[in-house]
Amino acid sequence: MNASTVTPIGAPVRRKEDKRFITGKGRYTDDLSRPGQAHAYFLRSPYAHARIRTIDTAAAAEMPGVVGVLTGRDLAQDGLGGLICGWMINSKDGSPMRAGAHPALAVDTVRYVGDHVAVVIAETLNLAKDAAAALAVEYEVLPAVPDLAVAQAQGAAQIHEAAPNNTVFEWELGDRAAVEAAFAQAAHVTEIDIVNNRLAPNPMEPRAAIGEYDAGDEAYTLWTTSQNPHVARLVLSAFVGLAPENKLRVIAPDVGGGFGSKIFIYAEETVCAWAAKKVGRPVKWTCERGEAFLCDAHGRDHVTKGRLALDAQGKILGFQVKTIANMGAYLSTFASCVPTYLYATLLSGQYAIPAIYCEVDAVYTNTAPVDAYRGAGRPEATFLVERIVDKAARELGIDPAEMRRRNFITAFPHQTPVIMCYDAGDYAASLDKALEMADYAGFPARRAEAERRGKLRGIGLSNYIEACGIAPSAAVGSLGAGVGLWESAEVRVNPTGNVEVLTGSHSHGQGHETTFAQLVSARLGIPIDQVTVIHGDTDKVQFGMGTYGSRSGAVGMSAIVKALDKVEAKAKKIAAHILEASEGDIEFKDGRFSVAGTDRGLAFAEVALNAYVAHKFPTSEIEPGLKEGAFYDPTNFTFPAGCHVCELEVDPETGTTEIVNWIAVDDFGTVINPMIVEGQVHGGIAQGVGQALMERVAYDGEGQLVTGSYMDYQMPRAEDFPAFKVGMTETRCPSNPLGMKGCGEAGAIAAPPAVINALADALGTQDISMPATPAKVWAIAQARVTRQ
Ligand code: MCN
Repeated sequence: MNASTVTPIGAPVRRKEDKRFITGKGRYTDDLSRPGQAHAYFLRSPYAHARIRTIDTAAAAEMPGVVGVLTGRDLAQDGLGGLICGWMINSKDGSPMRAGAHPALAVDTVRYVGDHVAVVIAETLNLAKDAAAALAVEYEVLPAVPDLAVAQAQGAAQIHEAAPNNTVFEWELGDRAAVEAAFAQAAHVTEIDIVNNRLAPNPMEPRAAIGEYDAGDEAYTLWTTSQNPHVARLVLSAFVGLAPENKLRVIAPDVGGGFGSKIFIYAEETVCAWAAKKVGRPVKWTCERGEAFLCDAHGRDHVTKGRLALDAQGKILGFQVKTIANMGAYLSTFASCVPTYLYATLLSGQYAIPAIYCEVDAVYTNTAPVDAYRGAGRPEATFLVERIVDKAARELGIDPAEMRRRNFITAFPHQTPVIMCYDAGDYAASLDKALEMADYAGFPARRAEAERRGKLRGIGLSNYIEACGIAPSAAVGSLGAGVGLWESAEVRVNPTGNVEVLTGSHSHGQGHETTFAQLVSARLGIPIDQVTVIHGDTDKVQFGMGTYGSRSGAVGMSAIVKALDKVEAKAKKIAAHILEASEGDIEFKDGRFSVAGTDRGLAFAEVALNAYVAHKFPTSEIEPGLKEGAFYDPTNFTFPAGCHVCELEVDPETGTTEIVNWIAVDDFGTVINPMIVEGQVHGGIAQGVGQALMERVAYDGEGQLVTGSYMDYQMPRAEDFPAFKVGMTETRCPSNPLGMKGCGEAGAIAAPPAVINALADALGTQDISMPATPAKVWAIAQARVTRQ
């Protein structure tokens, strides 16, 4: 399928944007330079917890090339507010969230290693670094609490005055009494302890920002690596108080991955914009990889106890969950939603569970802030559900696939006990297909063959479900968030018939420039190269909510569909006049407006030309031009679901785990571009396997980050994977016009339990935590040999 063809929905169209990226023509923030720009370097706290007694900036300010040295006190003097601290979550006793302030530059206390102490702005980055070394900061080191397990203990150091016991909230969801009743009549109870290890997001492009201030217009421009530039502008304007919205332009040009970590409003971007006015020069900052490990918001970091009540046949009667969620030293922008509304609402998994009760404590520690990372809350929930169901199956002697089948939700819509109403799905269909593709029946023979080679072979299932397409105002509002989400689009038809689509979504690796154009091409019957997708600039696109929660397809593209409906309706009116027919007789098909039952018609481009210049219609009746906008607010989330199967072999001599087969069967509803969707699934699986087998952010007892580089933090590589086998099932999503469900997080959600269930199967123990490193696996394998 090439650029000069009309691209139908469902075609594996190659990514339009890749030509730019693979020929080095991408324009990332760090590729940009502004006339007269200076460079920022942030002095960061070397301590996990300390009081700042004094900062002496005099010597640094005198260093060669220094343009400015700014601290938290300068920021406060200018009346700038702190970074916002998440959505309000009330504790179960009704009391509001107890959040401490989060200044962009610390004022009197630093709370994690890497916290922002001061910024030096100089002619070059090296001069800024040299001057930062001359800053004299006197710290009074305070006891630090980097460990989640002790943060709530009596006598633990207090991180924020506002949060006694370092507890931000104690939240609950579900029906405690109903769950207690379920346990009272259970024939069997399965219990599990889970650690969802802390992860670093590691986008290929580190964060970067350039702030510029135009003293003539009294207006700021911020180029930044954002997944949601409009939300960044709104927050910087309404909460931080940097400038009125109409005096602040935020541009997120090409962005090289985010995985959630670029949704948040960070200190550095805020400071670059503010400092540009202070020093009267554009200010540029590019994060170094070491700084990214220290300061990009981390993901996951939950400690959970789960209990499952079952009858004698393995039917689930009730589920009880207690989770402690690490927030880090400050609440990042969306941190409070992750272990609550994005987590506990998915605890029903794919199963008909009559009663669920979940408690979540959100806890401060002296570590980097924790927020959304690919999947955000849903991988944590899925890991818990899919591990405990698997463990229960093995305790009851039921095949794990059969156990799942006995508990599947089979009728839709299905109201779970934890808010979500699943709209459509066929979980047995994806399980059946996955088992067939995996040759599940043939596994015992493969295991026996592996054993003859001295290898331990295991197979693991993961039947995940997630709520994505994060938008519906009705649902988001009912979650207590008090805000609505939606997406906007504008379709501008040019006089020559080519089209610009402006979207509030932001593409940073998901291929929107292709799939969005593919939709417009299919709908208007014009070649895909005649469609340009514009995003990421608050001066071009009126407003948008950005990209996260696998929402851009289901929500962003639906807004485009609405705008296209309006374009088509207006074009029909114009065509009717030109063709001297009644509007009701005009049909639009394959890029042509024709009078039903005749051979009279007009190409789309002819109507476009008329709309602007030829005017063969009365402009008193129909306004000239062909440009329409729309906002789309769906009625529900989308609920992608599927079954992933991991088959692996462990070498008991070395503890290494080799994944030998991976089956992914996913239901994403209507698929616009199967090639892009498969790529999304592959990337997600890689990140999920990374969590399961190798990735972990670790701090020592004093709160020093000990995984601050790729020497210590292991990322998966291509050689760690077999070729994934991806299959699809399809149930249409009823809450958007295209019937789509999101695909961008599915792999990361599905993968960790598939791996750990397979390892548990191979090693014959349920006592295995993530990341299952070779050292851990070796110790288990050796203990097993000793037992035998
Ligand atoms: N799509 C499709 N058919 C479907 C569903 C989606 O063809 N049924 C297409 C969409 O048109 C889009 C792509 O698949 O081109 C992903 O769509 P969607 O699932 O709606 O997800 P978003 O575009 O909203 O992307 C967000 C999602 C998230 S939340 C994370 S985290 C993530 C991910 O995307 N971060 C990524 N994938 C990533 N991929 C890259 N390369 N980099 C990141 O940072």
